[in-house]
Amino acid sequence: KDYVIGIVGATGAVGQELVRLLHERNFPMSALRLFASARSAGKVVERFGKKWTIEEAKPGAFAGVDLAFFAAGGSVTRALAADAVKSSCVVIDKSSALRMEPNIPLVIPEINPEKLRNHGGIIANPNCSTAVMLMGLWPLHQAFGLKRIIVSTYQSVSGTGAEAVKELADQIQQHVSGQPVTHKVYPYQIAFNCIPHIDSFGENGYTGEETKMAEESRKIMGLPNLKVSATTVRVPVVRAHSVSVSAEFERPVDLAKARAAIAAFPGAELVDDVANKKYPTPLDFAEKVKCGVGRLRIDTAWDNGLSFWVSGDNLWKGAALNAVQNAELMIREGILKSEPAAV
Ligand code: 11C
Repeated sequence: KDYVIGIVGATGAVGQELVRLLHERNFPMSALRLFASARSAGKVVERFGKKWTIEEAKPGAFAGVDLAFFAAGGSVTRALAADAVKSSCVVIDKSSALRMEPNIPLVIPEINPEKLRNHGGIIANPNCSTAVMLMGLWPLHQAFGLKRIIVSTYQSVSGTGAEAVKELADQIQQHVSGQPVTHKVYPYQIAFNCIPHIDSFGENGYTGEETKMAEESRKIMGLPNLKVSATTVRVPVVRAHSVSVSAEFERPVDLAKARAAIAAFPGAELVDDVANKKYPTPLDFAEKVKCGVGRLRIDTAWDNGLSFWVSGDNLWKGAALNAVQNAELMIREGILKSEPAAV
């Protein structure tokens, strides 16, 4: 069967990657319908030799759509996802709105695919830093049993959106031409700088992004007691997030076994040969299906500790690709159908 597919937020950074990935991966579609806010409705988009007229995402718009990818932010998901499910449309959601709802599966197909089976019409996808980090962490957890992690992120500006990518380019241009550097998207200049502030600060001093990394990691890996301390940092990189991870395990860590676990994991590519200056960088892992994992070493601060570095595409594994992989798996398993009564 070929499916009628919708993309909500089709004009945004993740929406555009969804159009591309569905095309490049030959997703079984009889039709693709692109939805966005009333502001963009009626615009014509041309990609891969095809033209689409953007439709308005509004209640009732999803009749006849088998599967809709939602990539328009939490408020749109809250307003429209349940309505789509009422029209028997499965929703694969990239927003953070429903991730921690106990009855909504939050799925990375290489980690917890079994959670897709009892979906009630909506499947959530993780935050981009979390998804990239877990491509290194999950195989190591399976090998040694995870106890706690302390991590720092190096997040690209495309995680904020197209306006932040432009702000970085504009600031570089202003700097090299000797003009005053202006900023609007971020609270400080991002070019030639790092900003340790992603999302808003909570009362405990952690940001929303840092809290998401902790809560989502626990839910996806099924480790409710996992101890996590994250520091999330915006860096002047255009695409692909990186994470420095120090992890403590239940069992003694063996470096050869750790490398073998990463190399055998479908979501990761082991790039770990420091003698030849081989380690992952965001430039190397932008627009890559797998996330690069390297710099594996026995951690000197903990018993049974291991540290590593991972780089992965925030718009792909961190967003659009993970969503498409979830849909592909649901098709393979014959579970891409929505029961309106389940909502
Ligand atoms: C960033 N991780 O790089 C964010 C963007 O929870 O899906 C995605 C936020 C989310 O700014």
